[in-house]
Amino acid sequence: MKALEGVRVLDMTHVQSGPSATQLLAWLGADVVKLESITGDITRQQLRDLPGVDSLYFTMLNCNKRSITLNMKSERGKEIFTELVKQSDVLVENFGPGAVDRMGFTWERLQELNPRLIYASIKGFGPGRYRAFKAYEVIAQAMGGSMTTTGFEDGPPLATGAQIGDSGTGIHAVAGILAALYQRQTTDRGQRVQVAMQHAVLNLARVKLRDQQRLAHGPLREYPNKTFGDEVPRSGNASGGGQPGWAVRCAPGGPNDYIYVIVQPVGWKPISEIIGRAELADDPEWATPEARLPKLDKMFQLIEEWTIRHDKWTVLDKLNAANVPCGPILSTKELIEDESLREEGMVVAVDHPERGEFLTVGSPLQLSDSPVEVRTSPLLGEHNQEIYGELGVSPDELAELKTNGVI
Ligand code: CAO
Repeated sequence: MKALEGVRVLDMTHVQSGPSATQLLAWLGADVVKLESITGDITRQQLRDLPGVDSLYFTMLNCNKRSITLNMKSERGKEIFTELVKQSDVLVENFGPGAVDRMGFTWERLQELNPRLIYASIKGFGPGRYRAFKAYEVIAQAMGGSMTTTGFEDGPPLATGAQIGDSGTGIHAVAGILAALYQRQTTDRGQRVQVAMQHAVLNLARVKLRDQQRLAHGPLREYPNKTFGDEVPRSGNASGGGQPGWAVRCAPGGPNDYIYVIVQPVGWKPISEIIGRAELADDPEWATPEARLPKLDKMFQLIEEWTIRHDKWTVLDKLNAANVPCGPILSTKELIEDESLREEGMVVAVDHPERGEFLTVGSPLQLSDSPVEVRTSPLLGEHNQEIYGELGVSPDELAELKTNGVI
């Protein structure tokens, strides 16, 4: 048994935000049926590394799902969709605003068809002034408080590589869907779940709005910036939080030879010993967090004078041996080759019928009674026969639907 065994998800998602959500639902045990247009999710073809084979973009976001094709702009397609909706617990989509309504399926209509249906939508924005706008990852980062706070003070706003706008929103959508499934146990009714990418990023940028309000009471002393205006400035790699941190350079000085070091109050004594400056442990100029706060840049410079002489793995071991929190900057190559991530099931080899073996990122949700077994993404329409057969569509009609461009 898996946690979501028996939950049927009709998955009309495409690109990243929606598929990241339904992949998690599949990993939790739901039967996720991905409904695609007859040309398929556009990402099957985007960023292809092998000719004619589903891209890694697609395969890494659509594992453990079944695939059907259906032309929602055909009359027969709409009829079949109606039957699918009646059999589903959850419908998830992330089309541009209004697309499902234009297909003829408003929330009111869907409720009529299946009052127990949970209908989840991911859009770029909430119902306010941006409601009709499309959105992509970095647009959400731009409008959700991430880009304005990422980068260095003297440089432009920066996008982060972690897909907080897409996959970050997907995770929020999963939370909403699970809560709706839980509430349905009492109400016996489905409900509408709406998640906006701008909202999800803003939720993740929450602490920066904390700092925006703190600014009214004076400079942000935990930031490395020397001057403050009336907006939270970009603060480079500063943690900006209760415990100061910075990325310091390591040997041999390559682009990812850095380690992020946090200096907790108890950490200063061991750090000062490790870096060969034991006298600073009790020096009133350095001994307390208050004393160090105005000169965090100098403090990290002292630490870097030591780290630059060692590789990041040595620094990791030495600092951790003294219980100092730190993390080397791991490159994508290092991550994909990381043995512990393989052992933990976070980097997983999956066998795909056309591309052969590929690596993907496993499920970060680890449940003791619902283990995840990552299976390949489906080929386009791979399960047409199986799923339409269950609906009572005969093999002859199936062939006809194919000829007529309905599936
Ligand atoms: N059969 C027939 N038509 C179908 C179909 C099917 N099975 N599935 C989708 N379509 C049609 C829709 O009906 C719609 O047509 P209309 O506009 O004529 O009504 C069209 O395909 C899909 O439109 P779209 O707006 O979703 O697609 P797009 O490529 O123009 O925009 C995107 C893509 C991502 C910008 C938009 O979907 C969006 O804003 N989504 C919400 C935010 C989001 O999830 N963004 C994540 C992007 S990943 O970085």
